[in-house]
Amino acid sequence: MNAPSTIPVGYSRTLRLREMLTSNRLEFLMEAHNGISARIAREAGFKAIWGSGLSISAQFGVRDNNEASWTQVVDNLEFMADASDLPILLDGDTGYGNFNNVRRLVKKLEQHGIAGVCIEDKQFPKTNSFINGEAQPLADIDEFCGKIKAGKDSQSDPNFSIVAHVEALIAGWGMEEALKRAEAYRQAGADAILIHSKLSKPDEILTFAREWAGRGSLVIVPTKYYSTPTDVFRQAGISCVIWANHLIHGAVSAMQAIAKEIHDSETLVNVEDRTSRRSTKSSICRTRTSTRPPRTSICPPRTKSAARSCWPRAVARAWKPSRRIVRRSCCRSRASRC
Ligand code: SPV
Ligand code: MG
Repeated sequence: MNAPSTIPVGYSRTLRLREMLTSNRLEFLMEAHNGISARIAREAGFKAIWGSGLSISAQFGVRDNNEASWTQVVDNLEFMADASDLPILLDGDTGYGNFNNVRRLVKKLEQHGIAGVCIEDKQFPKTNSFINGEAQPLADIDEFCGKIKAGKDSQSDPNFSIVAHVEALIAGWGMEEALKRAEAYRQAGADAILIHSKLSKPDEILTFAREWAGRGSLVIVPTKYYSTPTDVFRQAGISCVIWANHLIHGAVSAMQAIAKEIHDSETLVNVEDRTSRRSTKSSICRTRTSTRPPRTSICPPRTKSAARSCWPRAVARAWKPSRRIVRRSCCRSRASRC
């Protein structure tokens, strides 16, 4: 199901993400890593965004290793939240430190309109799951539960979600450990469990889901077992699938091909039809100044000269007489403008 074209007032991002995590349907989150990719995910019809740690790092040109500071990540999220009205679930890695860092992170994310954060039970600085997975140590269970509790205690919106990412299968600690950790994190207050696997088949995810037996919402990231039919996840009772890194990978391939072509041919002729520049459908690359008046609670000016006195010049030029002038309280208080 697609995101509606307009979101009803009051239907907050946090509530929408929470509903996706707890619904009986299989839901999908699309990776995005900056403003433009967040907008593209929205245009494609997705209902929520995964703020991928790997992809956000990659678009900064650094490793998925906490080389970008958490405040740089939060600044980047601000652009994403401004560019798209979808709920964003941030991949918050290990929470950027201890429980105190998680506290501050949750506060800042709420201030920026982010709907939830996913934290993983590894150690800071984190290493991407697929690099020497077996060699990676895990966080102490109690310490990680402390981070979840600290996050839940500091959220002011009850619908802000904390997802606990279990790395036990990836790191070679086995199914029993994965289930033990997931249960501890659920009891600590996690709103959902992300269970990750690096196998090319979904076998351990399906075993986990069977043993878990619906104790709470399950989120998966089928990057490695991508050929599994999506209905298999539905039948296993998974709540959400995250398509984790595909906009960044797609963007990188396209940019590499275009850059090489322009470099080698010393002309733009061969790429003109391969870029979004010509696309009439897409307003993605915003190059024009808006000529529409800003939306304010103040009534629109009734004459062109009034428009000139209160709007920027480029906007005032586009002034047209309004067919219906509604007198509101601001007409009385700001008579010269209305
Ligand atoms: C990410 O997107 O940064 C993730 C998911 O953690 S994955 O890279 O597939 O481990
Ligand atoms: Mg990550």
